[in-house]
Amino acid sequence: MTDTPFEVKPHPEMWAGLGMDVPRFDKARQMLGEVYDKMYISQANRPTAMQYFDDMVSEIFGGRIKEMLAVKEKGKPVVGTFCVYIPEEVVVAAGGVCVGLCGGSQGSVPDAEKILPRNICPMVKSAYGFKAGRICPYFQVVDFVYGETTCDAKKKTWELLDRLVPTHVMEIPQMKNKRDKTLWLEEVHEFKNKVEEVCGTTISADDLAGAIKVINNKRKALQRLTRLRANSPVPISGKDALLIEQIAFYDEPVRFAGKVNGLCDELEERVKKGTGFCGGDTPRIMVSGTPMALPNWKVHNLVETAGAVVVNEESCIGTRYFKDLIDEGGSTIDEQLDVLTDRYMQIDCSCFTPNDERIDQILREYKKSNAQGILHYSLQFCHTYNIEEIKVREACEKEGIPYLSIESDYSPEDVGQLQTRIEAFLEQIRG
Ligand code: BJ8
Repeated sequence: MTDTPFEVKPHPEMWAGLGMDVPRFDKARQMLGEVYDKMYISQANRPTAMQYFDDMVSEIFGGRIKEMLAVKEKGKPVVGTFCVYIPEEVVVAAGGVCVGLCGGSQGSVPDAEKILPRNICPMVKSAYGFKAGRICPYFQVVDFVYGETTCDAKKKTWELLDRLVPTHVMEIPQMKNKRDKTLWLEEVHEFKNKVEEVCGTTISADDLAGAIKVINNKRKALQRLTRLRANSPVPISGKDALLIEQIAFYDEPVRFAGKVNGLCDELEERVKKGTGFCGGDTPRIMVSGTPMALPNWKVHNLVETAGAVVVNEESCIGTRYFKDLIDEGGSTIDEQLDVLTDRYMQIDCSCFTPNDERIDQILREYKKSNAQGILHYSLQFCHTYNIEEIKVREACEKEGIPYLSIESDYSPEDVGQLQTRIEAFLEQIRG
């Protein structure tokens, strides 16, 4: 910790060049810096390798944007996505950049509510609002975005988003039968064709093999981090781990994997020495449910401020993103896209029916992470996760797992009530 307050660095000239609402965005930048200082920099016992991720946040609206602009100057695309079903390997194979655009901030919700209904998922509203209000440099940089048909809120919003930025949509099957795989494979081929068309290039089998390796390595590094969190005392806070999982969606993948592995080396040393982020008797919580897009740190902050630690995120910004790898053995484009599709079909999003493999996965992760309770988190108005929560609760009851379900949005209004419920849950775990 230093005495200089943490700052998210301003880049007003670049933002103006990107057509942003600079005065308004600059206020959001300052607020993000203050929140980060309070929630992150103030934590005790942080690994020194977190410095890289702090720097990433400091340059979140500058350094990484400049890198993306440099990629565009070479004629390669920057593609925005909102879902882990969009195969980023294809974009990387074309020399482009894939960036996650899911919104995790209340600040952009009012912009969205000028046009979208209020009673839809805050993640969709936040993302749409960032573009509508011109208050996200990533949205301004992308050449086009790729949405999907996972949930109703998303698929209908893409029709409106297309008025603001070129928006393509992949049809995601709702079931996992043979014909669904056929549909998905066709969609993946079409996605590749679109990326090739925009780049004016043809993706070779070597390009795709290289990209599959790069993204597999990123996922492997995140798997390693997750395994290290199973130790007691846990060597890193849940907040820091969540931040890394969020940064995975916008950092350069090779550099990111290297930095995560560097952090894991340090964490291994900590484990050997018995150094923890907190004491070994701290209650260990696994969070499961809807993704928490940057800067949504609300639940992790509440749990860890209440004296517990989050040891796993069963979520798309979490293990659902990196638990499965792509077989690297494919030698032709067709073979590679086939195994790629197999890997993506394993994602157990609640948009699928039935989706019982997610329940099994939650129980597996609970055991592996040595957690002592599950906190199910659902964003407001996310029907699929809200309803699937019933099966998660039943499974926890059957297994005797302490369980708490919360539904929330990005506003601070429910913080007091959530805090009370989380504290009561931790009391139950402490016994
Ligand atoms: S694979 S979880 S990233 S769809 S929370 S917007 S589902 S109403 S985010 Fe998701 Fe892909 Fe599934 Fe993962 Fe809709 Fe629900 Fe909002 Fe959601």
